[in-house]
Amino acid sequence: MPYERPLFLFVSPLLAAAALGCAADRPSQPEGWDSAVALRPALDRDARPEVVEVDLTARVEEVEIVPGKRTPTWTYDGGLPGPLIRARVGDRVIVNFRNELPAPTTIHWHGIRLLAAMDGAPGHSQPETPPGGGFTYDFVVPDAGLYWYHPHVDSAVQAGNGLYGPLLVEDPSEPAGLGDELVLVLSDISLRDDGTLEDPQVGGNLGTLFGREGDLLLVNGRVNPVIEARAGLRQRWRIVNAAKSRYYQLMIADHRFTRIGGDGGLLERPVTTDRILLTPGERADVLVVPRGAPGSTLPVRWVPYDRGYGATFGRPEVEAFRLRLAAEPAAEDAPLPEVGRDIPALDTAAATRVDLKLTQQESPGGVEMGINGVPSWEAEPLVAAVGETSVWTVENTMDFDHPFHLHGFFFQVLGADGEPVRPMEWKDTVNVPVDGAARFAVRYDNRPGMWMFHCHILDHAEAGMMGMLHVIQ
Ligand SMILES: [Cu+2]
Repeated sequence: MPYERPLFLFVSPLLAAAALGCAADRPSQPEGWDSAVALRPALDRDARPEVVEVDLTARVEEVEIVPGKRTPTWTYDGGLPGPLIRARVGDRVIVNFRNELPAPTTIHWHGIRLLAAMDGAPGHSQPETPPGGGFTYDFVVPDAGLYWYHPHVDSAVQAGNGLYGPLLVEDPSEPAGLGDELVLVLSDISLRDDGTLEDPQVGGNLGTLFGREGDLLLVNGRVNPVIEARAGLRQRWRIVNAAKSRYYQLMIADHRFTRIGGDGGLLERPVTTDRILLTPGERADVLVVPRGAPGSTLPVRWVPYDRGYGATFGRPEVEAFRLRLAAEPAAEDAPLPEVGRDIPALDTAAATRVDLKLTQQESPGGVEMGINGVPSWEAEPLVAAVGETSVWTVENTMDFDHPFHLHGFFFQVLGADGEPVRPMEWKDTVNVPVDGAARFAVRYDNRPGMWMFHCHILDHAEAGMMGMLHVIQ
């Protein structure tokens, strides 16, 4: 008998608050405060507490993205984004996947340290799942954090058509009272006047070179949704950028954010900032305390970020979503509990080196990108051994930033001096700026197999900016 896992989520904060004898009288957000951005929960079919088993079907479904227009969208389980899968650290997650799309596909579980056979890399971890076919993903989630799932076949088209969803791995030992939580899946999409999806090849070679951004910004599949908020009450936003090319830089006038986590869970310690920047694929765990006059609204603005030639030229800010403050006066929240963790720096004294250049090559067939001058379809895999620690230097030779993603392993970003960037965090996607480089240290734990790495501007990945890492026993 299927049952809904979220029950535990409603109960446990109350139990925790009662057990601690505090926060029980913490003021609450307005009723239905998050209904405009509510995500569909994936139903857990397995009654065992440590197993989450869900059915997930990819299919084309008409979705109302713009009011009054029906858009045939590529969906997981009929909605945009896909359902929110919730698990706890150490759980086993089983996903019974069915492909009812008109094209073959796979699912990649972005950021999760799973076995290579479950990574959704076609030809390496599994064959493509054909239309009418299925695949059972079965893996353990070893790390708390927000992750996401999307296809790894023709990914610019398939993710661009709507195939992406969040997977939240919770840690019951985390301090209570960090803030009222929202999971926010940011993306974008372009529609024609009749509501149908824009041609994924729109703009031709220039579109590929820049990376196609959708005209409409989506927050959990909605255009400019309104979140009802109580001024003074802390909110915790778990954010993923699922857009295929768009960098998300978010700001709220006269507000600051406290970032407590990133791709792979909590930071060493929180940092405050006036903006949140997420490249495609990255996640952030941020706290924000809305302040303002009762009844006023706070726009959360997408602010252009210069990711290369033309990225900011003539581009206005866009309201991505808004907070509407309740009529009640501001509430007084409890102080922020101490949040952070020890992240030991990887020992790189004997590390091997990987030196990569992100490149664009001459090609008669249109825009071709690659790594070290070689497109993905001609590349030989890098080879490494289980237990090895490696320092990667990824240089950018192009006029556009590239968000670089490594499958299967977290890394620690290093500064130009070779020392870890503080505060430390575990990451799986890092921006490589124009005329710059990204450096990171990674240790290959005992999960041999073929792992991919690529630019997460999916148009770039499909144009050849991908490679493989063969980790051998
Ligand atoms: Cu790129």
